[in-house]
Amino acid sequence: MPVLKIYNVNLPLITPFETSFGIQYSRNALIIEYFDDVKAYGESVTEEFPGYSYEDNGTALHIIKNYLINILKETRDPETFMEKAKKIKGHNMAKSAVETMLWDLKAKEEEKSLKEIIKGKKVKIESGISIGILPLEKLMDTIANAIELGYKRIKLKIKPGWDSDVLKEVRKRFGNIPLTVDANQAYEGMEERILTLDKYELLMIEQPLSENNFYGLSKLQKKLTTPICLDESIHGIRDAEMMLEMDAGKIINLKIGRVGGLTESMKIVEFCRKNKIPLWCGGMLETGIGRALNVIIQTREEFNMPGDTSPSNRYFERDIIDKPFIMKNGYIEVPSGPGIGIKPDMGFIEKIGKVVLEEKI
Ligand code: OSB
Ligand code: MG
Repeated sequence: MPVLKIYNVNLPLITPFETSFGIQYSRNALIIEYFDDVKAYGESVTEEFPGYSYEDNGTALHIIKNYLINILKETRDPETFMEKAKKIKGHNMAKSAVETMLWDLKAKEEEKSLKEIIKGKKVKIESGISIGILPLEKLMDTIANAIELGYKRIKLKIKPGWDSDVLKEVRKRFGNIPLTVDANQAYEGMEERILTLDKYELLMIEQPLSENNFYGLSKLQKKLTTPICLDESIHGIRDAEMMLEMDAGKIINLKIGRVGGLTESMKIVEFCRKNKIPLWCGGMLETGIGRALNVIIQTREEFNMPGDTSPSNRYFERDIIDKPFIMKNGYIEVPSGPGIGIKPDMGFIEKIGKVVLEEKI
């Protein structure tokens, strides 16, 4: 009888990651293992602290353990699973953790790569870097190093008081590099401050206002030349439609966990193709397991801007997969094995992780 196991692993980050909502010192991840003749894996993109989203590891584990596991006992088909999971409100990241594991399982049972199933074309994807808030000199060194490594685009985290002056300095030192900023909702009521960033020729300004404030985002977009990119605001296809209809942004950062899985993600991918909306894939400092999925979805040509997918060694001393992701000239190669294409390093996971759920399904 198959068993569902959830491991909690804590991987220290090489550099602490500071955003407008806090500092993260490690990636504390829930890793899902479906254990049978075929083994499948998923990662919950939640964190220990609910700063980016209301979901955290505690709520994700609760939703999986008390509700989603019952649905999993009825079906192993990812789309049917998501249909049935609709009766549970919200909790997209918890749902996505299980649903993406089911996609890995389905692909492996059909002896296919997930890339083939989603009709992905690319053999390598463009890599962008997301750089946290750092002391100015350290930030400058990090940017210089990122350019040297070949990253295709540089994204800086900003917050009120850490924005215009920093950008001025970065443009002075590095000229016309492909540059973006991410505010993680920190400028609510400070729209004027965002307008001062318009002159830095940024590729976009990511999520300046609260996730629900489509009206405010729409008003702000009308005053800006720089396109707004939505991250936290997009919980599914309806939000993508609202963004377009209201002109509350012009670019979408897709995160599979935030929209509740791969099924919903593909609807957004199609929507962006039909409406010519620039699309890229965000990240949540995932381990190699969640990262593999991010790499795979970006093989679709609709992803036409570099994502926040860096190689494993940007984040961790040692990743929890057998072959860590590496970057060459700003590209990450797409794994081609069955399912999500990577093998978790179970010896390492058993050693550093603890089992937080184990149940026959
Ligand atoms: O807003 O895109 C974000 C990391 C954690 C939570 C939110 C965000 C991020 C990043 C890092 O920007 C992306 C990555 O390198 O995985
Ligand atoms: Mg973001």
